[in-house]
Amino acid sequence: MQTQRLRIAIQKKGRLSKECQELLKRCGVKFNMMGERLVVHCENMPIDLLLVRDDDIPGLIMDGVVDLGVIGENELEEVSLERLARNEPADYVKLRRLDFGGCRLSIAIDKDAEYKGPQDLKGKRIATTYPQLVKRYMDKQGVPFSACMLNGSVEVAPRAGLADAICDLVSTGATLEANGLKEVEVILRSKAVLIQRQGEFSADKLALIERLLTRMQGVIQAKE
Ligand code: PRT
Ligand code: ZN
Repeated sequence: MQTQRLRIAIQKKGRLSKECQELLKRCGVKFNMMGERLVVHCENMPIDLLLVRDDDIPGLIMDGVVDLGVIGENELEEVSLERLARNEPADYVKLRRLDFGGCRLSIAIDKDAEYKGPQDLKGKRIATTYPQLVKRYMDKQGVPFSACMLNGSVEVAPRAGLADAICDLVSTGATLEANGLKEVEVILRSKAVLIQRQGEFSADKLALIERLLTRMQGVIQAKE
């Protein structure tokens, strides 16, 4: 069901939400975040913001439920591979990479373990929230492994005896260090991106997206 108003899905609460809201405000989009609302109507432009969990954003775009979304490339790529594997629509258009949400998806092992290369992961159990990305990487390396899917506390899996290695997001490296782990392979470098659904748009919506993109360009350049 498409509406006249441009629908943008953003993370409700988390690492992307503050910078995402700031970016929209700097682009001249006026809105008031209040309470636990799912939809926030912008005051000065025909835009509705949809406040959701980041995990839901790729699917909302790929199912054509919202027009634009802001999401980390890690999540976007994982969901995209998952949907392709299930023969579900996985199309989207990447409009631009943003200047926040930077991190890397890395494999880490016990800090004292020897490591010479991906071959050392042969037959190991890897705990992760990103099984599709891990599989794509390990298949490319030709290294068989087993996965252990965890939606949280991935970094404690080796110590808890659940896995031999982990594959998780890293920014400063402090979490790995605190858990006695060392980063041995970077499998993806990620940033937040602005994505658009596939398909037709009204001339008004296209013009609005164009205007937002031009402003975004200015805002991001001014910061550099
Ligand atoms: O509730 P919701 O599902 O919306 O949020 P979430 O908990 O799934 O996601 P959130 O808010 O934690 O992260 C959203 C996005 O931020 C991620 O998908 C990434 O694109 C991006 N991002 C950037 C990060 C990090 N940096 C990051 N450091 N996401 C998570 N981390 C975690 C990481 O998982 C690990 O636990 O931070 C820890 C490592 O940080 P360092 O600094 O110790 O290395
Ligand atoms: Zn999430």
